[in-house]
Amino acid sequence: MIDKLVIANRGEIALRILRACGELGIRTVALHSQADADTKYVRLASESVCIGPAPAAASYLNIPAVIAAAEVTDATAIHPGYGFLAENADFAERVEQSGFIFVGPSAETIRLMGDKISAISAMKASGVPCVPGSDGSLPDDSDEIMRIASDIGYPIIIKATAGGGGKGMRVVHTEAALLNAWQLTRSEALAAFGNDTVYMERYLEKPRHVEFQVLADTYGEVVVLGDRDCSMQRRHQKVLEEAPAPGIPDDVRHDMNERCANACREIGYRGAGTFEFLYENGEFFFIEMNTRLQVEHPVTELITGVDIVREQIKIAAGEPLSIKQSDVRLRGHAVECRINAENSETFLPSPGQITQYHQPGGPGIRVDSHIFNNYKVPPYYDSMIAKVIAYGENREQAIQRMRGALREMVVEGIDTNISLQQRLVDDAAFRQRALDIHYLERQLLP
Ligand code: MV4
Repeated sequence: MIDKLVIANRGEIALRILRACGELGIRTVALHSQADADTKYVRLASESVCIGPAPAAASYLNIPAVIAAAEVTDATAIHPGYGFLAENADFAERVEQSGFIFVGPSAETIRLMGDKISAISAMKASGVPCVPGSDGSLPDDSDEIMRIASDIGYPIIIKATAGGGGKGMRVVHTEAALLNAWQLTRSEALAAFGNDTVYMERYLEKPRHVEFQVLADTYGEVVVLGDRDCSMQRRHQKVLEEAPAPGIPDDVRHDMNERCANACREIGYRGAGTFEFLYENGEFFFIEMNTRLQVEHPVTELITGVDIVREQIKIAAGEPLSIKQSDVRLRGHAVECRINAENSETFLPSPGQITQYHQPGGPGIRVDSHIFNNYKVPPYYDSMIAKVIAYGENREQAIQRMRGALREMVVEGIDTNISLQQRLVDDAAFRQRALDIHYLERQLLP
């Protein structure tokens, strides 16, 4: 069992993990930087340790400081949340070597999925549909590359195997542009990730981003908690997510559930994970797997009734999953709006003191946030300050409740993207149909 857990994160997710621990009777250690000493999760944790100065590199990303804090507090486990060290295989390895439980999959699995080529090849081998592509790294041979691209068919996309989340990729529309783009992507990848290995895929022009949430225990049991649509994004930052993904036929969803579950069994997956797909013309294409808890997990919690963080911690403690696949029913619809401290025109971060905060509420509204009246949003970290999540019996009701919640919400003293979120949930096209990953940037933003 786990009796004391270190929360190696900050903000709303630190609070979310702390609440799950409270329910499980697990004591908590909040790790924080000097900039986060005066926060809700530090106050509410059983203990806290300051692990360094404000910049993340000196605190939340400081592996020796995190491990040392777990040692001095005699903790059992470390939960990395999302971002920071959550998908750092070396960190997971050092956590386990130091005798602590890492709340997440094995370092080996994190490494497998961190390399996009090995992730795709593992998925393809276990029957998950992937984008037609080079099936591995591109050779150092121009003629071969030209041939691979024309076999795939233009447009194609070149991606760095060490990339992800939008970094290290380039779309190529014509044969004439191919070799130059290949060289550029390689040198950018080398500079950014220290690895110039690249691969090629057919470029899908107007896909949706649809992902599947899984939970797997150490006994080989796997449950798939359905899917989410995360297509509403700007510069690879998700803005609004919903579950289930609208308009996916039941038989297709069921087939994808089975394929994801099989893949988990095949690779011996452990913990919470997300399979990311592009969905176009009724077809799914795997692109990446995330081996962490995700920001948007609450929409899945609301439509399944499963507490993902609680299950994640129980799995790490060696307990079997408390639910079977046959217990999982997707009921109703949930929408999440990410509220960011940013300028609504420039999208630049807007840190500073919140002088007035009113949190929305009412039936079907959940707010995951660490902010409060007079809280000072620090300038050092991600600008997300709250997640407003609305549940309804159907998509229309969830959106209608979200519109009410956004109207109720007051955040003064700093700029926020609440007005952008209002425009999105008021948008006729958004309310009518499922939109692709480019809609927000191309149609809704100035
Ligand atoms: C693609 C694609 C189109 N075709 N792959 C962007 C981030 C990384 N996770 C994968 N990405 C994409 N891969 C093929 N073969 C379009 C994107 C993409 C994207 C994907 C998901 C969410 C937002 C996106 C925004 C731009 C491009």
